[in-house]
Amino acid sequence: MNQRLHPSLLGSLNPEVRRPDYDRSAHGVGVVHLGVGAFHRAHQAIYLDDVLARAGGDWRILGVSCRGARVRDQLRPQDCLYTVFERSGSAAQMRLVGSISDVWVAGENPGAVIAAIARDTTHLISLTVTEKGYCRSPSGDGLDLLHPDIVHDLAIPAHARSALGLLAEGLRERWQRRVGPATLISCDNLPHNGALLHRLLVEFARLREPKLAEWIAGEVACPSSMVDRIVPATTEADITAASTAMGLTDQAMVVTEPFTQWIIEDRFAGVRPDLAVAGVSLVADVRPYESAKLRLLNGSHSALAYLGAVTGLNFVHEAVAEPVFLAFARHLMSCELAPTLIPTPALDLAAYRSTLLARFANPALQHRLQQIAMDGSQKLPQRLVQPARERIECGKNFDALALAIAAWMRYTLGRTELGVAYAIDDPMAARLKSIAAGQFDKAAEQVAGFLAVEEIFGADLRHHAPFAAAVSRQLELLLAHGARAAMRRVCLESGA
Ligand code: CS2
Repeated sequence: MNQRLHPSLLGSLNPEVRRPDYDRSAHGVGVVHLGVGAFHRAHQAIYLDDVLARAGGDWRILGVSCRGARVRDQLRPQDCLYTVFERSGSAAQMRLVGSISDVWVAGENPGAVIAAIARDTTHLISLTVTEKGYCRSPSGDGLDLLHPDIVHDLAIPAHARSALGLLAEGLRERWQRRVGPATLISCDNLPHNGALLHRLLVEFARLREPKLAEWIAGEVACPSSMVDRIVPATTEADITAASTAMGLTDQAMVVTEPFTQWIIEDRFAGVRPDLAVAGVSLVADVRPYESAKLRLLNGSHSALAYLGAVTGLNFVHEAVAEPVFLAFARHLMSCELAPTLIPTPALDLAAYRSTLLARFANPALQHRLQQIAMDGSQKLPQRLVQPARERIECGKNFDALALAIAAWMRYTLGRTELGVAYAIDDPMAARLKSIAAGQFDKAAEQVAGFLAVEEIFGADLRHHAPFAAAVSRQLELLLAHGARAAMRRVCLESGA
């Protein structure tokens, strides 16, 4: 392979790679970002790269890895430069991104991360820590006080390891030293993510120091935000192909699609970057966009992931290339998910749906169904269960949602319809696998086992006989005839 990407070697870089249009060393750090995964690098870091080029300012990013040292070790030897490959069909645009200034590993020095959050030059603190990173209680609304990281962080706050613990301690320092408030932006796929983050932080802080909780409640802004860009996990093959295309090897490269969107509730505290110059939409109410994204995109993504994975397919584009998957995804979106959305003239839902299907069909992305299938226990409630609940409340048909939920149950068996085994990657994997492995005479008994998982189905749905019956019927069909037959039947019965 070629030499490793580094600012001193840019002369060897393929001239077609677009470079940062600004002098990196002339801009200070104003953003601390927790969770420097592929999604951050293909999304927020690019928006800030554009802000730096078009509006300037001290808006470079200090990335913090809350898990391991891998991303730091990928980025730091490259002076945190990395490339984004935007792929569509056979075309690829290559872009070098310069907005990340450094990456720290929280576990190696939490005190330094806390101090960085508290710096008076830090104005924006953003997060992509995935759904499970919020340590929510089984109801999903409050803090999980039994979560080992929360227990740990409340006991030894200076050594916090959860995002909430680091944030609360950093904010505490800001408050004590009168540095002033900051804006915290959650960029995870959760409903009302800003309000949720605010609530969890206040709850955490109340247990730590009630006056701090009051200050956070009154002074710290947590606007909700909707983020959208499909970013498959980078593979070794991507890195090798990119090295050939670029002339240098980039261990931190990411692959993504041309589409990108970031909509933020316009409610910041203190100084803010000019995000609008980079194409961010600042709106009074993010909810209509967020529900469309979480349900139409993420909901159908999860449905395709479980139905596709159990048939043995690997990629999203392979699934939607099959007429039965495509018809089912269309039906799920148009007939069951779209009617649950908050209408807004700003969003043309029919156009939104067809753009989504075209994005899913992009063969150059190689987006693995198993990547989407992971952490189902964290994703199902907002993507599929809540929409089903709302369909029930208004007395409407929810067979497609019931099939998608049953497909998740079928998926937890850990083997495809052809008998190929796969691992279940989920914080609740042990519990889910033990339900799936139970000896049941009827699908209904197994469904009852799953519906008792309150973290996913709340306290209500296990008592809702028509819901349990609908999911059981779909699980029976899945087990007896397979996913394709079950999807065909739902579409046929609905007249789609
Ligand atoms: C996907 C999302 O992995 C998943 O669960 O549904 O990561 C999805 O690709 C993004 O939200 C798109 O913006």
